[in-house]
Amino acid sequence: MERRDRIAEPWGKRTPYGAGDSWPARLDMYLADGVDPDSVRWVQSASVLHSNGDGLDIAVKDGAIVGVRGRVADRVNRGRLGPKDLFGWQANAAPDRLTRPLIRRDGELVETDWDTAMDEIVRRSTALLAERGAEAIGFYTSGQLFLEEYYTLGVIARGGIGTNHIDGNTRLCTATAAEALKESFGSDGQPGSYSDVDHADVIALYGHNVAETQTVLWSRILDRLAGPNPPRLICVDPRPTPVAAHATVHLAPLPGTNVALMNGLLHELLANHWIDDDYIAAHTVGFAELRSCVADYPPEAVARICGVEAAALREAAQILGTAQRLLSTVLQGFYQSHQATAASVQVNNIHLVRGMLGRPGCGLLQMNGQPTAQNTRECGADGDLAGFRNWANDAHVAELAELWNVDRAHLAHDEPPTHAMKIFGKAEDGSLGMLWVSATNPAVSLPELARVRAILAKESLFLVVQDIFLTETAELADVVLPAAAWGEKTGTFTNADRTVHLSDKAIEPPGEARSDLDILLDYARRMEFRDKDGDPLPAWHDPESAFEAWKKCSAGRPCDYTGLTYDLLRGGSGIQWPCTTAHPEGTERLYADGRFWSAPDYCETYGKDVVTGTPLDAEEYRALNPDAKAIIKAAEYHPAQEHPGAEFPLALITGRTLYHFHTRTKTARAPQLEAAAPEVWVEISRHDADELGIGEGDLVEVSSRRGSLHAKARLSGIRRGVLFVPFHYGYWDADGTGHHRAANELTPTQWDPASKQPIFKTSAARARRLERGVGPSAAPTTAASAPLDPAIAATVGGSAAAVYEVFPTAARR
Ligand SMILES: Nc1nc2c(c(=O)[nH]1)N[C@H]1C(S)=C(S)[C@@H](COP(=O)(O)OP(=O)(O)OC[C@H]3O[C@@H](n4cnc5c(=O)[nH]c(N)nc54)[C@H](O)[C@@H]3O)O[C@H]1N2
Ligand SMILES: Nc1nc2c(c(=O)[nH]1)N[C@H]1C(S)=C(S)[C@@H](COP(=O)(O)OP(=O)(O)OC[C@H]3O[C@@H](n4cnc5c(=O)[nH]c(N)nc54)[C@H](O)[C@@H]3O)O[C@H]1N2
Ligand SMILES: [Mo]
Repeated sequence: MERRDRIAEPWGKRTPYGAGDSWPARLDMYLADGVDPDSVRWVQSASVLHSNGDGLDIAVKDGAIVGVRGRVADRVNRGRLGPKDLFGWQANAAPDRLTRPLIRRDGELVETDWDTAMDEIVRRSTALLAERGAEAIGFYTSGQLFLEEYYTLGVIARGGIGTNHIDGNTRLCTATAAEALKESFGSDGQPGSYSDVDHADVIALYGHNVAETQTVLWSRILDRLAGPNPPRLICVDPRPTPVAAHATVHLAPLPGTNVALMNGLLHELLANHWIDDDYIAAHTVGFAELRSCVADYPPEAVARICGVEAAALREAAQILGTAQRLLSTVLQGFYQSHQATAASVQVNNIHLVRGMLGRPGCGLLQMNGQPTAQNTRECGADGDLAGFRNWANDAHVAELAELWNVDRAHLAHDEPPTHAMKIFGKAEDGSLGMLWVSATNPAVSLPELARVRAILAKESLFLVVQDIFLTETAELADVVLPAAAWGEKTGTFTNADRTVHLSDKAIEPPGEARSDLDILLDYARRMEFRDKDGDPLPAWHDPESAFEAWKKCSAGRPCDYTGLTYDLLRGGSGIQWPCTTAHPEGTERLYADGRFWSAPDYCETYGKDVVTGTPLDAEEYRALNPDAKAIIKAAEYHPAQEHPGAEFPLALITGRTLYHFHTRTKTARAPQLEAAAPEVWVEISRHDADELGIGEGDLVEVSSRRGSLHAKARLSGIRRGVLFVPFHYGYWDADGTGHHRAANELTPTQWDPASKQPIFKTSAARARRLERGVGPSAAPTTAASAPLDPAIAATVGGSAAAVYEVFPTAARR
């Protein structure tokens, strides 16, 4: 057993292993001061502050959470936890948790009881339904609730109310992951598995700072790097992330040029014939178009567009082209950048032309970000239909109507499910009269915040906010509903490699707070939603009965849960879907047999033009892909609409730091995490800083066409011409007035034409010094925001919180 400061050393001690070996266990544990591990009750769960799905146990003493430890039995983390998981649970007990419903009276939010709050919501819903119809009501949910809650919400919104306006913040997060998988393979669903890290000889990370955002997955990669026969890494990211520091080749493209870069890599793969002709012929359509498209992207041309070295691009292509077992991951540097879907699909294409799918080490992870984003998508609480059904396929819609025993007309719509940016547009133009926001904080996380605040505050919009804290969004609500948090309710969720975990209730929620499931079911009962036989809709009453109902919905679909039960998920490891009676252990890799979920009658979508977003109809899709092969979709590069110019000369990107989660409602209430990154900063290169007369720690104004913010400068190794601002800092704990802190004051109202995901990572900005600093900025020194000056790195950061790392002997080799 060793003690370690896991703020200063986020990834903990190395446990090296070699190719094909299994990853050694390491049990990480953090308990509040003075708590004896033998005096607590352990309750099984998994982490909810990222998508990695690390199995953990919650320590309970005297009815309160007092710590966590990793689950050694879990396939995902083998006992390890990241800093947010180790310390983040403290937010549950924050003194400012919401404990009673609030209602707006004479302009002020005042405490009320549940009956008053729910009756007001029912009264407004009923009136809107009668006067304006179902389409006057919209739902905007999350990637942070449980499967059972999403499925319930989906049934209520579509089956009960009949609206098409339901989406999640997953639109901001993994809409492009889902779209890229659908475009290439016919359905959502990660082909790969984390165990591919154990086998890969090359790991390519595209716009994915895994070291900060899935710290345990990075530990697994670090352990391979520290062992025999380490894999080579390729990193595509404009910032000097820890991934870049360990990469054999680091390509730092100008933001927004990913498609050009990918076409350059594919150009080299084809030119050198590093492709698998047999696989392409047997299992794909569309290769000829790719060949003719990428012919126009020789390395020199691409190097000019992306601002990278042609030689580095060639070297990266050679590594990709000669890999025996290639694992690729993709995340927000692609999904939130210009031409998001088009770029992400090219990563799929690399695997298809190289025939690298379905074998150990040949993994593809179009990553998720939020812990339960996969479930929002599966359960149809976003722009998808439950069970990855195709909204444009009448037979799929009929299946759902039959399953829920509701009128088919309720579920059928002439248009695709309304995406989040359009839902907010409808609120803006007044056509939406009610918006119910659950477990998301759009007043900080959506682009162009001045506009978002104005929309949420509109008189014509009845706004319901269901959260655990009084967020910037909740402050604008007409009714605020206090929810139970993770640890205070039971449910399941699925991580980025399809592993399903059960999270058991460990403690009671504070005050009158209730689980999101209970709130939704209460609403359904009060609205008297009925199926065609007059029975209550939804028919279930608690998490387990909701899970059992969901299993029926998932039967025969790609995300088949029929082999899972709560009991099976208790005690051991999480289990990967599809899990059926035929495959009771779950499924490690998809598409091992080269057959895809893309048959016209089965697929989740008929697809789109990945550049323009123009949808294909059923006939066009049938003609393109009658035999259920994978679909290779080529894409030309087009420059971004907004790019640096005379007035706004710098490219602005936004994103994350290791120690905070999103709008910090939880992590700012965990003292160790808050101390590690207490205030906003802006990363700038030495070159740009010198030109602008900006030094480390100076207060800088960053502005775009939309707005401006004030942040202290961090001189970092970020590429020249690019600024980075973390988007974690909103206003609930800001001192002073005005809106000069959130990154989204600056970002544009623009989205990818195919996935409809907002573009948080391609806009133009300028910077100017407001004040000379008296010391360095407080940005973390351990990761991508590390200072150029090593003397500063030595003076900042660190905390005294000791985390225990235990190395079970059985797992040592
Ligand atoms: N610590 C922490 N972990 C988290 C979260 C968190 O808030 N904090 N959130 C979770 C969620 S919901 C998500 S979605 C994930 C996100 O996880 P990541 O995608 O890894 O995180 P980001 O910081 O948003 O962006 C990743 C990288 O994209 C790069 N990038 C920006 N623009 C471009 C571009 O045009 N091209 C390329 N190639 N790269 C670019 C940035 O420099 C950045 O390093 O993290 C999850 N994990
Ligand atoms: N500029 C910029 N903007 C971005 C991004 C970026 O990289 N740059 N990334 C985008 C991405 S990928 C994401 S995922 C979004 C995240 O954006 P948000 O979803 O707005 O961020 P969170 O702070 O996670 O908000 C979740 C809310 O749910 C509440 N909550 C937590 N647990 C529960 C629960 O069990 N029940 C209920 N009812 N409430 C709960 C929390 O208190 C919090 O208020 O931000 C997006 N916005
Ligand atoms: Mo996300």
